Amino acid sequence: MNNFPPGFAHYPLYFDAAQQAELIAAVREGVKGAPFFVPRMPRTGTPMSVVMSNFGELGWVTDKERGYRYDPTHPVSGNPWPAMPKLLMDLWDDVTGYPVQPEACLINWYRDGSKMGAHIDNDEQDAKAPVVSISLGDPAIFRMGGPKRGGPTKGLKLFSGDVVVMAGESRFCYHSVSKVFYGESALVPKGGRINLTMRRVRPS
Ligand code: MD3
Ligand code: FE
Repeated sequence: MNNFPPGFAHYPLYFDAAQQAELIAAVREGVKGAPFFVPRMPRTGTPMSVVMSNFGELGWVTDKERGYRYDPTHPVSGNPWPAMPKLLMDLWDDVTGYPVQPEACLINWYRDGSKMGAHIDNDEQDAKAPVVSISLGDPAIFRMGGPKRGGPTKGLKLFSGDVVVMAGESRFCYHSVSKVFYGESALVPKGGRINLTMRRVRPS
């Protein structure tokens, strides 16, 4: 049934329609003060196809000069990131049982044609903490590989309201978003898919 790596868990429709709407409202409120920015690859400066913002004490950012990092402030405004919504803090406690709170929630907005190439998330110092992902809006194909690039991958279609937890071995496996079914959901006001990923960054 589930031959994803150990530590991977999928909760279909964890959030109902009302909760999904509440999360979208929180994102809309958050991005008033912390607008979506265009992340750029280290060294080359190539823009990624998603745009990003964050909630929490720390936000994941990337630019040509300084590369991937966590920063307590927005790259353009210099303001602190908006607080993590309570619904997300409660989700973390419920699905991870991890003894310390998450510090960062990355907001990825996928519009028409946006994808995310295969990568491993390796900018967090707390290697034992799981990552929790929430999908909102258009469905997408998420692909999970192993610890080495180029091995076999397994696909999973993620729908609005789904939650995925990556703990244990799955935390350091390659993963990507290969396709978004743009226009299938009306949840996101300007269209597309919003993915939220919660992380513990500093050692605990
Ligand atoms: C597996 N985001 O932001 S979420 C990312 O849908 C990222 O936007 C994708 O990969 C998205 O880094 C996938 C699911 C996810 C997130 C983090 C992981 C899967 C993961 C970390 C380790 C292993
Ligand atoms: Fe990732």
